[in-house]
Amino acid sequence: MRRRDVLRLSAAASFSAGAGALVLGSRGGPALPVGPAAEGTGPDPADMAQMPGMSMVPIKGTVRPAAVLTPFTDAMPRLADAVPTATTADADYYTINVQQSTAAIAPGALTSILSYGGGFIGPTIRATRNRRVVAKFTNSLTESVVVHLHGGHTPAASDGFPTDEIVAGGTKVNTYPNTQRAATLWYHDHLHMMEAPHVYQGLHGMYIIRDPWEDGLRLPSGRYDVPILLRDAYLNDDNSLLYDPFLDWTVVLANGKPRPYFPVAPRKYRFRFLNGSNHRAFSLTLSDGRPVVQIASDGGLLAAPVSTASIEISSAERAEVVIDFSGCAHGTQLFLQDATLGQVLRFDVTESCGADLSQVPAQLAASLPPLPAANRTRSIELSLTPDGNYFPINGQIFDPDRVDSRIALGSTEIWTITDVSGWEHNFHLHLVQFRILDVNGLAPDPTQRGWKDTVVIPKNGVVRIQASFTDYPGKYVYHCHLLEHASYTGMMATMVVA
Ligand SMILES: [Cu+2]
Repeated sequence: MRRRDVLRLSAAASFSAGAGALVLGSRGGPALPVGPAAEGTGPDPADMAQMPGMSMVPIKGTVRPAAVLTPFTDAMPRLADAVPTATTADADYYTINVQQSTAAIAPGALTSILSYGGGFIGPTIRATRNRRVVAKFTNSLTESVVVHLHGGHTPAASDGFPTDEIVAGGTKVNTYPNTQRAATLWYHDHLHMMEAPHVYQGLHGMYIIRDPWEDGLRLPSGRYDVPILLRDAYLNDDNSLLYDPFLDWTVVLANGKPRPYFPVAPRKYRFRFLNGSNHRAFSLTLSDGRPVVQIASDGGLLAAPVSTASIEISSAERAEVVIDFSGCAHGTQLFLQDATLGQVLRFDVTESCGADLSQVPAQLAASLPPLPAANRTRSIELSLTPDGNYFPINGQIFDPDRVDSRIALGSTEIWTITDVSGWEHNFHLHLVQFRILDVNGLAPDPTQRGWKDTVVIPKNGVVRIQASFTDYPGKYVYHCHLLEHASYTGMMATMVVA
């Protein structure tokens, strides 16, 4: 399955109210103007007719011309770390303000955004295994938000169920136990029917758990351990963000900058890639054709490093890789390139460094434990309604008040997830890190054999996963992580663990 071939969107009946813009849902629009803004070219009717649900939508208005951006103008910023407001023997405390802000995304005018803490990408929360993080979110917007820690093994009260709103002016304290292994997670908005525009406008940030085992491996660390949030966007010619899922968002951002450069030294680096796009999948390669060494997936380290020709990450997935620039002459330029969007990021080997004492050990994870025997199996079917407007899960579109799956606390289940909609989706479970048993009957790719929380379900394909539902009872969701599908086509369901 070639992921790059997919993902023009389908969309929901909620669009077909005829507004032309996607400010819809029951909660009013996002804070930014998101509709067609000025004269220009609209979506191609031929494209739209091919999208489920779109053939009956009148094309209204036009779109402001896209910004013309010169690549490699700015350096890729390093993400700022969140600073604790207090630290105790077993916990770190943070306060993060959810606010309107502006960001210097492209040269020229500032871009209006929604923000955790003021930046386009929220401050990176750095956690340590078995130390709690207590994060107080204050909502300074004029609309509700929900904060979800993606990939976290989190008590239900802090997980960010889509109706667990922080109302305008309100606050909420989420407690993250961090009992799981070292991993690259992220926090993002999850408000019922609004996560897509909210995340698009900037409500995303990274969350990194470390642990003593990983610290002992001597992987590249400190300055040479670089989190990178990759995502796409559509920028109008005045640098404003346009949220219109019917357009092809071709501005690719690395840590919030379009096609930046990043100076590196001739040594090994660890890069933590997160695909923070609403629905775009990346297939990333290096321009000199060399393989990259993937060391971790969503839930932490792989059992052993995997040499891979490309880094494949759908929306919300993470891939950590080590790239060794030690053989590169001073002045070398190496591009990270996507199969669809082309050049994404340019590494400039222009820095100097001392001896590189880091390594990539042949064994990474302490172990990937043998999977416990499953207590039960469950079938999940992803379909498309005949009118083309919704992607039901097991025949039902999302109702936050309904219970779709009842799961015994402490049990281990095998889920068989089958697409009959004829579209590729990706599937995310809250609460757990799971293992992929097989994809269309075949063993998963070696990069997909570690801990996962999000998995691509191929068009008309079948994926089996196994998960153990431990520690925390309560109500959680599982859903398609193509955010427009989750927000607008009902592609979400609930599970109660008890
Ligand atoms: Cu989907």
